[in-house]
Amino acid sequence: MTSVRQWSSRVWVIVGILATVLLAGSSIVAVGVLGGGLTRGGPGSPVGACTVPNLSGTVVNVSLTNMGGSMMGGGGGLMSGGAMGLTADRATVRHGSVSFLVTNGGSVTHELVVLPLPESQIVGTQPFGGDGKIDEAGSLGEASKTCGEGAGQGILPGASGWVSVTLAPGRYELVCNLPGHYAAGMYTQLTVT
Ligand SMILES: [Cu+2]
Repeated sequence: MTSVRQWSSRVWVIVGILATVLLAGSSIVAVGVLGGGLTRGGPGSPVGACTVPNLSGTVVNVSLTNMGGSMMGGGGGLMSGGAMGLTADRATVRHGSVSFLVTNGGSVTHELVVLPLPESQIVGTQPFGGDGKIDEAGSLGEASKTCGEGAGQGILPGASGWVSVTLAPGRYELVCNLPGHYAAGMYTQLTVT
């Protein structure tokens, strides 16, 4: 009987150790799965269509694009390579309340800034500084928040941002002013009548 009891208690010790190892192992697996999920859904990854509220006034749809992008150097800097583009679905709009719905179809972060375009200035020819950016003086507003309104940290690939402004008649330049993006072609003219 004694030997059986000893054997029995040894078995339970072994079972206990195995159970502990299994529990530890499964919680490591669980952490791995959760961690992977958080990484996939977190900042920096492509997100689906944002929920866009009803925008006031005339809506101008703006598309932000780039070739190559993150695969060619990343960071969205001067060396990220490839042509970039910014297009609006209309070249003119009536003065008053105007909303820009900006969608990033590229592979790196972009933004939209609405700048006045002086009568003597040709679109796309503003000088940029050593930081690869142009002067944003006189900006009427910007859409640079992922799935949100107004200013933020930039619009992530696949996402949208928006901004509503009041525009007087005149010429405006729509630009992406992340370093190097204006020089890479991210500008277009908008005429307000
Ligand atoms: Cu850009």
